[in-house]
Amino acid sequence: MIRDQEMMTAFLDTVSSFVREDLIPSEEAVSEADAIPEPIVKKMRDIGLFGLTVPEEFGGLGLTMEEESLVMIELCKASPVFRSLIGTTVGIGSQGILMDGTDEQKADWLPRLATGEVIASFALTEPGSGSDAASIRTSAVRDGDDYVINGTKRFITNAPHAGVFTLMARTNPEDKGAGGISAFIVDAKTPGISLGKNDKKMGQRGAHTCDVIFEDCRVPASNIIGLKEGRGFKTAMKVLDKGRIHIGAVCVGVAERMLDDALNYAIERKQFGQRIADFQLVQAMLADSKAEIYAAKCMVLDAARRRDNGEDISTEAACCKMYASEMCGRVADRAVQIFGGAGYMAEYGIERLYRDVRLFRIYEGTTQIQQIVIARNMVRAATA
Ligand code: COS
Repeated sequence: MIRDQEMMTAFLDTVSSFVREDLIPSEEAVSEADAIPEPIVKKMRDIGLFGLTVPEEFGGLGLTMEEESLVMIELCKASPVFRSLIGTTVGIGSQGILMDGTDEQKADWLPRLATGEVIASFALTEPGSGSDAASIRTSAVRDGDDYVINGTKRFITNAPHAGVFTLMARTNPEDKGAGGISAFIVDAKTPGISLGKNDKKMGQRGAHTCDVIFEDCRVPASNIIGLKEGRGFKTAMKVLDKGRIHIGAVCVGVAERMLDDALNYAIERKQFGQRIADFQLVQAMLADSKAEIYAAKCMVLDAARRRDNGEDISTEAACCKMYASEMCGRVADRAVQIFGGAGYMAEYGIERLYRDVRLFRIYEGTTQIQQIVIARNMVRAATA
């Protein structure tokens, strides 16, 4: 749903100029330094990128899912590292509070998230619990008016920058599955929290992940999202459902960028006395990429509109994440192929994007997890 087409077009133009004038020119430096320069972060705040999904009453832009998807497609024509910095605050780090938090919890945190003053992180994954999210072992034991939290969270995006964590921990040790898990809002300054070293990753240099270690960390009971124990897994799943459409849009944006780069290169580059863009085997790679990006974009926008209409989009979101991330991997591979030897060289930039996008098929639920979600939902619906 697009609430005001004129405003949306103006906002997309702003993002597009930011991408062209600030982000793309600084991509390589960001990768080299493994950090996004402060002036760019400030501009992200000024444009309102941290507050895209926070409702207007809390100081954000309150974008619908369709609007958010269009912004992500535009933003991700620059290195996905920039999106990563806002991604957890716009998405998985804040949405639990927004979806299931009490009015007080929302009023407490959302205004600060909207301005980018505070960055939110989503702490679900653990050393022993990745795809099997219901098996987490981080414990939260009630003690008076507090819970005492112990455990380690792994690969937590933006943890080094986070002011707040949406943390999933087991409040009921008797229940080893989903029902024993609660979601907490944890101020990152709480004593008992420490961070591991920044992870060395295949790509996405400039985006940071690390372990978050909780040792006898006391969190007030009033910080349980929605003030109800045992609902954390469902909160996490709802958050991930939305996040999977968001990531689908991210994949479309980066794929469009890579295809643009490959097309421009194919037009410039001459071999056998002619532009390689005129060779049919190169054209096949361009055409397949174009069609697949178009398909993914249609899927993402359709799922987004359905979510905006209040439909249950668990299946569609998983389809988007699966198809768009796999599509993005194929487009990256073809783009490197079109660049040929230059595609393997760091100075052309396409090899960096090739490494960056490999993550899309893994995080926020692997392709195999999306297949499980889709097929299970199909079987459930057919046998209901
Ligand atoms: N929305 C709301 N509730 C949901 C839900 C959703 N999308 N998906 C599951 N639930 C509920 C179920 O209805 C069930 O509730 P009841 O016990 O009341 O029936 C409960 O949650 C447990 O669901 P289920 O039995 O399906 O859980 P499983 O342990 O089988 O796990 C998968 C389900 C595999 C889908 C889940 O663990 C998953 O998504 N894993 C990937 C995690 C991930 O994406 N990690 C990335 C890192 S975080 S960025």
